[in-house]
Amino acid sequence: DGIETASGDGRSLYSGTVPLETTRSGTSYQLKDATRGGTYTGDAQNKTDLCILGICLSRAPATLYSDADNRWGSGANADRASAAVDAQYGTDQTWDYYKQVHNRNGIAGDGKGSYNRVHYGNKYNNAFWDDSCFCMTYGDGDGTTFGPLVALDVAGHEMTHGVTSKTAALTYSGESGGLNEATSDIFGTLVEFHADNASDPGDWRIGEKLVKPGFGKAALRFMDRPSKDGSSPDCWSSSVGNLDVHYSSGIANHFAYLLAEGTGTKVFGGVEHTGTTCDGTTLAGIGKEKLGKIWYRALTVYMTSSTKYAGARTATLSAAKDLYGAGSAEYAAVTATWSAVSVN
Ligand code: ASN
Ligand code: ZN
Ligand code: CA
Repeated sequence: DGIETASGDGRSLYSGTVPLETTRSGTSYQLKDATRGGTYTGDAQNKTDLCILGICLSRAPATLYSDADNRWGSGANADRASAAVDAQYGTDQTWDYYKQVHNRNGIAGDGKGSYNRVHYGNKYNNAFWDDSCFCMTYGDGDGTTFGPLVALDVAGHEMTHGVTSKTAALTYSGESGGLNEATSDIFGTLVEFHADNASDPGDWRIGEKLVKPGFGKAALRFMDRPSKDGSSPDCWSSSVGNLDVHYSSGIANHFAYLLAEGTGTKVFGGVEHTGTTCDGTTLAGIGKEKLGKIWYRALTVYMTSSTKYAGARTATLSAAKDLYGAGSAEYAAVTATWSAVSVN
């Protein structure tokens, strides 16, 4: 008979066994979640898109996953389905973070879901958001530098590119591109904390679950001290707009860490993080919930496509004023923290 939502579970690569809301269709189940706008995950079947200047001549498929017993990532084709479990769980958790914390109903705020493609290409060492399909795509990694790029913080990062695209629409180059990237790292991290998953506890590193020894670093990016990646600046200077957007994001990532956690050493996910300011000041930190509130309001109300670091400072100050008042400790903390990363 008909189609209905069912509760299953999946064995993920990085997040343990996770609950999944799926769709029963006749005698089998589909990896499609009607409780989250119909968000689904499909197999790209190791194919790639052929796109030139944003026009796609062909696209890898997104062949919807199905399963006989609604216990995903086990039994036949377990290996192929496990990456799909991570991707679907990642978009579930990101959906829930935006809904529960910011009362945002999906990427565009209209309740409509999106989709994930996993097993994109061959040993593909990246994941990406694409505005033209309104979808997220994940490679399997080459197995020596990266494993499958489906970790929770990366899923939150990619889905947040969709949110940014539908709100501030920060242009993906120069300083605005760095702010676009940082917005994805900030909310990807806040999603990871919000999920509260014992197998992938929250930290202020990006991609810590998927890097392999061959990469030589413990994560892709480090928000407590972005320069740990060997390329990102910790402090603003007039030349940061010339950097790759995944490096010019460092200043805003550093701001986010310091605003939430302050200076000194703390342990997240079993790993020490140390906050240090560019101006030698000490900061107490106002917590990650307030960071999320301030950055989300700045992104959705005040930032525009051309916002640079100076504009991010005024946008977050306007947000802090709206939320907590111009005379508040939070407003003062935003001021002091931008100064601490040399944005004055
Ligand atoms: N993984 C990268 C990102 O989401 C892909 C890219 O370079 N846009 O930023
Ligand atoms: Zn990104
Ligand atoms: Ca992380």
